Amino acid sequence: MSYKLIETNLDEVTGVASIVLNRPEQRNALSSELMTELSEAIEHFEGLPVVGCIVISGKGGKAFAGGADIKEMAGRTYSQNYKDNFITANWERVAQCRKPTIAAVSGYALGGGCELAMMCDIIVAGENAKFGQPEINLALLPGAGGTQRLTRFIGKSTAMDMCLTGRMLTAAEALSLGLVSRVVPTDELMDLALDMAKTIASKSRMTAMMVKEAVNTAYETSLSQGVLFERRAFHSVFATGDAKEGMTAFTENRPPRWDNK
Ligand code: DAK
Repeated sequence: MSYKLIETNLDEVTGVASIVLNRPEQRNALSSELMTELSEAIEHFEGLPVVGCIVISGKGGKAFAGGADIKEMAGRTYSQNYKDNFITANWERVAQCRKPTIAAVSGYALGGGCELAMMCDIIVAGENAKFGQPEINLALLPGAGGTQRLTRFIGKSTAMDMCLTGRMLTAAEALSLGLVSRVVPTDELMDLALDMAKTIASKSRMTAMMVKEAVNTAYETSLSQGVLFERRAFHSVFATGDAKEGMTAFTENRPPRWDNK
């Protein structure tokens, strides 16, 4: 598949797919066209059995994404937003991806850029990363889950601080607050992200998908319901060939061979 505003790559040996937001001169601003291409790429990679993990990053190093495309949004009206189902139509696909996703953030992840990163399962960052929800400076508010995901991930006070003042978090702050899982020198970021993706893609595909579903359930339900969901998933994984293979390989002291069945 060929795209204008993103670049994609698939390593069939490791099972790692990568998607690069490619509007560096506009700080990878998330236009509708870009988000449609991103959704199509996610759909494509999700459907390929060989893919075990997807990495999303931004071209140019200065920004993961500077946010929704303000120049494009400026002319939008309420009725257009409502009729086109703006945001829901082509932004939520990333959050709905069933395969594990990693956002590799170098530079700014602002507004919709921060929201896009939070739609991924893991965020890793270069030391130059800056996270923010500065929509308030435009008299807008986050529209792609920012007030909701950020609050769940880092807590009310810091989320309020960011959304009300527009202040940005450094990579170190984001790490200490648990928004990102790892921070490395910026020039090592892509190696780290691809390496993590390779590790995830080397696991049983089905089990990795179930783990993702189970962890995400923690954000959607009560503790007891979440634990019950986890318990049922744990019970059902015993029906897969991979779980049998994993335990057999351990007892036979050999590496497992997954067949994703
Ligand atoms: N949109 C459009 N263009 C952008 C952009 C953006 N978000 N961010 C950067 N650019 C463009 C700049 O306009 C500039 O274009 P030219 O003038 O060269 O044509 C080019 O990228 C380079 O920008 P700078 O010269 O400013 O570059 P710097 O490295 O100095 O600064 C920056 C990078 C990202 C810190 C700065 O550009 C900046 O502050 N950008 C705006 C950040 C921002 O406010 N982001 C939030 C966007 S609002 C909703 C759904 C969703 C949303 C809202 C509502 N509903 C459902 C209603 C989400 C909203 C947002 O994300």
